[in-house]
Amino acid sequence: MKTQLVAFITTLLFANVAFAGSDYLIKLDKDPTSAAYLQATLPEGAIVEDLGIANWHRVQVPDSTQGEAMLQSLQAKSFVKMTQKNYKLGLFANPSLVQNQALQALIANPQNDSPFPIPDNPGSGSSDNPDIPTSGSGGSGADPLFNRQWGMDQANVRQAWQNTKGSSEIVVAVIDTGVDYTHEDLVDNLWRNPGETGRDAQGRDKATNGIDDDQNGYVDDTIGWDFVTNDNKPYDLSVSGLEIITTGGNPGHGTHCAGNVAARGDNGKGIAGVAPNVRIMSLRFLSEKGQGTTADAIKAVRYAVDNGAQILSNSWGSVGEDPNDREGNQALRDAVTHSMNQGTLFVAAAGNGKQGRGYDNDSDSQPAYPASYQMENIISVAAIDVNGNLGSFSNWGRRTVDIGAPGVAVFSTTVGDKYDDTVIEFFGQKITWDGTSMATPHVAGAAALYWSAYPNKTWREVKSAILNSVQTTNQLSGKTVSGGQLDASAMMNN
Ligand SMILES: [Ca+2]
Ligand SMILES: [Ca+2]
Ligand SMILES: [Ca+2]
Repeated sequence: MKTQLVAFITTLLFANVAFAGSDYLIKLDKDPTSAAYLQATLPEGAIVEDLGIANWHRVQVPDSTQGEAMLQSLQAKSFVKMTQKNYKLGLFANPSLVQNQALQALIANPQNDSPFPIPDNPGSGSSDNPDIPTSGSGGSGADPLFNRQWGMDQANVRQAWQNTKGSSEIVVAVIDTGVDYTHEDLVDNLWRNPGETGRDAQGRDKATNGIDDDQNGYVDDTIGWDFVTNDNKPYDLSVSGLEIITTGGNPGHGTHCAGNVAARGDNGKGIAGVAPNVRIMSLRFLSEKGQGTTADAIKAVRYAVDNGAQILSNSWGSVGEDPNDREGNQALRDAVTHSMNQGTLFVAAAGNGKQGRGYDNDSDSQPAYPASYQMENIISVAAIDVNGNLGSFSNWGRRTVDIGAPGVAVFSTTVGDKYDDTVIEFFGQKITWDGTSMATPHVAGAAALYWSAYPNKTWREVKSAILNSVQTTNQLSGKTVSGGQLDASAMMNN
């Protein structure tokens, strides 16, 4: 058992997950007949799906031995512009877990047969999708756990609220592992698709009539979409405490991120997000294992942009694209470019080391994607602690990482109506919510506040307001483009 455990842990630390077998992304030319030519060219049983951005299509071939031959044949066709693998994407490993000394000791000394107390992770390990509530129970008054959110003071969020606490017209897409949409402090701030609300011509509830009332390609998508299982319940399914420690996986990542964007303020419950009155669109493309594919990320980006989100919060990255790979993930780049062309802001976690390891990583020389892409609508976010120091795990980059924000031991909403700054405790040690993943929602929330106050500004102006108003610090000078940390109050006056 112990040897197995160490093998699992080693896998967690050092696995560099490659693309799936015969699963490709094919970019066709603009000719509308090309999709039919593509289908006709493919072997029997191949599945083609239009991803809706830049003529990219996903092609899956059941027999993996046919893949390479198919690809070579396709590359010779005039209607095929480009081909690539459907790279896997994923959560960045939790650095507090990877760096844990007790775990390191266990790896170094697998013979150590001291008992290994595996705790359960309350509120996690959920494996079913609850129904979507139409609304919460309301409530008013101060948010009792707000004082646990040290990042709110550090980023001067309360002063920013003197201007606005956000508009319900502003929607932030949390593109992640899903959201606990039943959470008492999130349910009242969920984006509700107006096209799937109300009654249809037959008097049925559009939310549950099984019809794509707004014809956006998704049936009964009332609060977002689950691109992993292709349904309308993007719940934040998570793995057990044992799995988190041994094989990794999702501990409720999307729910934690959503809370710092827009947990409901002044409802007498829990906490408050940076923008306590804006809306959260839940787009799940990472599974309970913490992994997803480029194709599903592209569909999530497209959904966000098409359905009214102005800010895309992206606490994930590439685990399959080596920066030195000549081929690269052009399909994902095209999706980010699409988000820019459609006027949205793409806030992205700078990354926890190169592909989740090798900390103290300079993204200028060792990029992490998508944060390091050159598209101008990206804000790449590093993680800082309560003292303003760069998290030991956080990527930085004088030219490629834009700003620091709270990302060490961050308190937020967790799955099952809970709140925490701790993922799990074992060996008497806390694995806290650490990561550039946690920093990113603070900046996404700040962007939402600013856009609420100045709805006619462009993404470029919003980004400038955030970066030009930072509190400059010695710790971030020379390590980030702006040389400082998020200051929401100064931002509102910028
Ligand atoms: Ca629909
Ligand atoms: Ca419907
Ligand atoms: Ca609250």
